[in-house]
Amino acid sequence: MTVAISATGLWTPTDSVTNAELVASYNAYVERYNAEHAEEIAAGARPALLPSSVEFIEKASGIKHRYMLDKAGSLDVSRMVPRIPERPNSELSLMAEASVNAARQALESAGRDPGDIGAVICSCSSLQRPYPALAIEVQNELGAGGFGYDMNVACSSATFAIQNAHDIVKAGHARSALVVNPELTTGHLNFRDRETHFIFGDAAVAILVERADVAPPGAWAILGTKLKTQFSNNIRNNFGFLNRADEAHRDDPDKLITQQGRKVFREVVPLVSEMILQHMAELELKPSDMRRLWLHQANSNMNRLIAERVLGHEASQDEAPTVLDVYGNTAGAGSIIAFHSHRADLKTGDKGLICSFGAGYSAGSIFVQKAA
Ligand code: CO8
Repeated sequence: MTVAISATGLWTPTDSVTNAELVASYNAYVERYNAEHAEEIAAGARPALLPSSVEFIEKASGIKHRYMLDKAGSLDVSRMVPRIPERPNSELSLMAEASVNAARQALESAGRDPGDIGAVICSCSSLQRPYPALAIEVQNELGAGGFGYDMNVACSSATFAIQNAHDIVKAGHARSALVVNPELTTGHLNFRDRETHFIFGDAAVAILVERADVAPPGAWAILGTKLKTQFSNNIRNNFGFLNRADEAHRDDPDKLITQQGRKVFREVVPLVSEMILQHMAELELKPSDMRRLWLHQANSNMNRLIAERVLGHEASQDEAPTVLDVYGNTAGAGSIIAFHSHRADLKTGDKGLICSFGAGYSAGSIFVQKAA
């Protein structure tokens, strides 16, 4: 039985932040910090902080802009954390709300009633709470049937969940499965860290996975899925429920995302390129069969190298589109935003690849073909 991606949905918050705005906030923080510690810095007892720059960000990452849940709180130098008021248990939680917004769009574009859904997977880098599962809250809010559960695979959250949804449908446990991937990344971003302050943006995506025989026209048949993991500490976040048991370290910077970006770059490019080429060989696909690559959106230079290794030539924007410039790195949502935004022009029979990679390390490849 063939399984297909019937539709996708995308939600972003309305607050829009350019590199110039982000850098102005960071540099104001640096000035304040260096002034506050001027004596120690002059005595060589504490290193001065260095400013960030728009030119560096654009050249090193390709990021120009991102959407954020709360621009004012995130850029306010005395705070540098989004202001997100806690909601009572009687209200829909924020991550469920973002997921439902993206899900409704996907359901509408497929002409699907929520009652047709037999499984909901909420998969993302940072879950708002351990339980009840966000997926069950989303299932309830939509009026979907079946069952729901949460997953957590950093930047590969969406592709890993697509494989699960594929397998659920293929095994006959549901005819339609909904994947939601709410990535509220600014809640776990250290806006005082020069290495990472510019990287992430907030977004939520939804992906409807169904039996191909019930999918609407123009759905994308899943030709094959492959997942890979290899342990690395180079992208790490130590936030968790045990933090409260050690007050001395509860609020240390490692309770937000930290990464060795250069090492990640060097190690992940070959890991992902080889995985894609191996998966292509298993599916008897040639580089020339690939009409488009919808790659994870962490760094435009990484994507240029991966696309070149996979296609055998430098990829055009048409062959491997970038959405980083508008959305920044939206963790698991990145490759799906690329797929959502850049697939309408493809024709029946065209083949492509959705591919994610990130912390873990984790990587997922999903080959798809446009149906009639
Ligand atoms: N402004 C100006 N200069 C800077 C800045 C800055 N902001 N930051 C660093 N520099 C300087 C450095 O000090 C260094 O200077 P020098 O040469 O004098 O020592 C120079 O610039 C070069 O620094 P780097 O080597 O660090 O710069 P890179 O070219 O490697 O670029 C990047 C840094 C952009 C981070 C790049 O390495 C990169 O993108 N790497 C890949 C990272 C990646 O793919 N990560 C995946 C993360 S996604 C994921 O899985 C996380 C999931 C969880 C998400 C939710 C969390 C919020």
